[in-house]
Amino acid sequence: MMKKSTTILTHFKSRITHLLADRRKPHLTNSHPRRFNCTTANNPSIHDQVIDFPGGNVKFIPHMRFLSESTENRVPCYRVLNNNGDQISGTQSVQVSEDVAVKMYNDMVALQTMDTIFYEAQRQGRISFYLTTSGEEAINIASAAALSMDDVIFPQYREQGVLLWRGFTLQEFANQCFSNKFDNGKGRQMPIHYGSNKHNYVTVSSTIATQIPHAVGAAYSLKMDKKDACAVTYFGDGGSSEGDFHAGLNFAAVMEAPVIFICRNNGWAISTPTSDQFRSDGIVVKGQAYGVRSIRVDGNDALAIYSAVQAARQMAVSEKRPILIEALTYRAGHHSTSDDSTKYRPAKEIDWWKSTRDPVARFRNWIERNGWWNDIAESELRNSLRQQLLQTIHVAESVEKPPLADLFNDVYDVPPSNLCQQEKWLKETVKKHPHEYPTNIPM
Ligand SMILES: Cc1ncc(C[n+]2csc(CCOP(=O)(O)OP(=O)(O)O)c2C)c(N)n1
Ligand SMILES: [Mg+2]
Repeated sequence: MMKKSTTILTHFKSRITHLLADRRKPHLTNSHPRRFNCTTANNPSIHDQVIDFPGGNVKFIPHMRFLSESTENRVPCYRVLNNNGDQISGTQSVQVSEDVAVKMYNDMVALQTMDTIFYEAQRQGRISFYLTTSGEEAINIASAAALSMDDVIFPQYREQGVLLWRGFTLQEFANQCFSNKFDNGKGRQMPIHYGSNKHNYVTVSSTIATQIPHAVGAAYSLKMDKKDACAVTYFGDGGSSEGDFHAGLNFAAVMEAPVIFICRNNGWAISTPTSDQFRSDGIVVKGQAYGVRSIRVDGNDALAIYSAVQAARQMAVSEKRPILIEALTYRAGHHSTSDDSTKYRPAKEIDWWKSTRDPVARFRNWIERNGWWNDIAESELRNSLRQQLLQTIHVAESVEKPPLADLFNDVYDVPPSNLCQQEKWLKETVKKHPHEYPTNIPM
């Protein structure tokens, strides 16, 4: 046995020595190794040669050509309205009726007002947390307006306008934020974690980007069931750094799932600017890299968003394919009530976006120029919304909390003994120290 392995080793040693000697031969050490000299007078030019590789023919080239890490010209951005809300001549867009345009504007203002009042309610200590869509009202409302109610929404957390457009009432928003017994989530989640079966709106999950593969799976199932609908998922620039984004895009492309990926590239992921997030030309190029048809849109232009989402939906549903939309915008508010963004970005930058790029004012100018809006309608709308919202807060606060038992149910068919024990302890503790607990939680 020993003898045999020694023989094999000797054999390999002699082969290696032979190969090394061969490499030292002059014709293989010159600066043009023979294996690269492939074009001769009798052979077709290398430029005519291709390899039939899965996915299509790949051309050969004789020189090393590395793809550049960046292009001089960034992917252009589709827009219809200029910063003043005038329609730019020569632009292509979908026709929007007066009714739809006015509802879009009403909902943008409702969203803005709800955000302001709920934000203030948090500052007054009446709710524990809030997060606004400030600066991103057009993405919220115009994208929702372009979809069908049968399309299933998988939101991140800054898309309450989509739910508003679908008919979730201001009172329902307040009930969720105040965690009362009418909250669909039975008060178990932080404020802004909305969800509604009725509105085809899957409950918000704080864990960034988990909604993306869920949307792709749902889209694939819609396709299998031959439904005339698609799944739509929203996420931020920060969300695009998660593995779930990449897995979701690849899966959707390969499985040809009818899903629309809407990325709100608002420049910031809490305090992380996009320059610390990625070095690619934003998100749009990643769609193309995965084989997903993609477009970059001005996220503060409601008409551009409406047109792009409508076209995307048409392609997703009729051609059974994923589409990616990168909406360029700016998070004009703080990340949430737990953040002070002036600590990491200049106040001037925020003011500039608010004063020159406000998507709501821009859309208002457009409908006003069409003769569909005026100052009187504006002040009536704003006053009425403010009154309604103050009333919803008042009601939401006065409604009792979900029963204590709701903390322990809905997970197990038969609750395990440790959970039963915990429930018993909690009830005893509340009874013993009633002044330490709110009185509006039914036991
Ligand atoms: C998996 C995961 N990582 C980190 C966080 C903490 N976190 C909450 S929001 C957020 C920023 C997300 O930014 P972006 O996706 O751009 O959305 P935006 O807030 O700008 O709308 C982070 C990092 C989280 N919730 N989940
Ligand atoms: Mg962001």
